Amino acid sequence: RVNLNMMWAGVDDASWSGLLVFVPAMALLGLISWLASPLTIRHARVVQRVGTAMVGPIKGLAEWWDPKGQLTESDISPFMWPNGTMPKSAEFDALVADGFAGYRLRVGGLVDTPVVLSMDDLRALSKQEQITTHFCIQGWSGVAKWGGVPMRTILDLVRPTAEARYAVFYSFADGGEGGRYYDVHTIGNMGHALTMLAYEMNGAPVSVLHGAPIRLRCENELGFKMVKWVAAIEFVHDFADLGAGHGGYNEDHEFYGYRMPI
Ligand SMILES: Nc1nc2c(c(=O)[nH]1)N[C@H]1C(S)=C(S)[C@@H](COP(=O)(O)O)O[C@H]1N2
Ligand SMILES: [Mo]
Repeated sequence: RVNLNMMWAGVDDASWSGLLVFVPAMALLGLISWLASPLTIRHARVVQRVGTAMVGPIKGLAEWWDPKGQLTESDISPFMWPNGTMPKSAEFDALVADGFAGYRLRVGGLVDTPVVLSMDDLRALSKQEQITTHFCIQGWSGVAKWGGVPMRTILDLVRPTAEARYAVFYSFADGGEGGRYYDVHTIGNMGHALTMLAYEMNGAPVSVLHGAPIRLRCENELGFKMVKWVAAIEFVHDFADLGAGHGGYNEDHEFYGYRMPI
């Protein structure tokens, strides 16, 4: 009830005021949803495209905002909710079994110098730490300290060519509806000071649950754009020919927008 009051009535007490706003608001939303569903379910792609056309440019502008969400050790959440479909392959199990000694990150595509990096190679590159809030589209958030290689270091290493506009992150894991989990980011986002390939979470190696051996942190985007269990990174000019062509697994399967800045 206290949480409901904070979300719906803007008060921090145990009264019923939040519920009084919440119930009619939900009833109204339920009604609108029921009326709209026959159309939105049949024409999900159209709704996605119209939505993107309406709010995409605004979100594009918002992407210029700097996530200033750097927090302190005392802000770290005691529990970080995990999300996503775990990798299920003999290849990944073998990597876990030998502590990722056999792991090789492939970075290629439209770059001057493609590289293949082991965990030792990654750890030998410059390291960065940041304490930030993770936001999931489902409505939960959590604070953790991440340590890893800044994406800028990777950009310096491989040097994307002039044609490269996007970086595609491929996971070892499939998504919930089958097919490889992947997500696409602009080169601009990759050059951001807080974008990194994280191999540490709260001072320890990232657990398998949270995306071992490396997972992306791109702090100005929602959680689903931060691929866990990263197998490879490819620089591309366009993403129309990847998956269903919408710039990521959840964009393809759940009709999310490609731009999801916080
Ligand atoms: N490969 C892969 N990466 C993924 C997902 C997934 O299903 N598969 N889920 C995403 C979603 S929706 C969120 S909110 C975050 C959750 O990160 P966490 O488990 O470390 O909290 O991972 C993202 N990365
Ligand atoms: Mo999420």
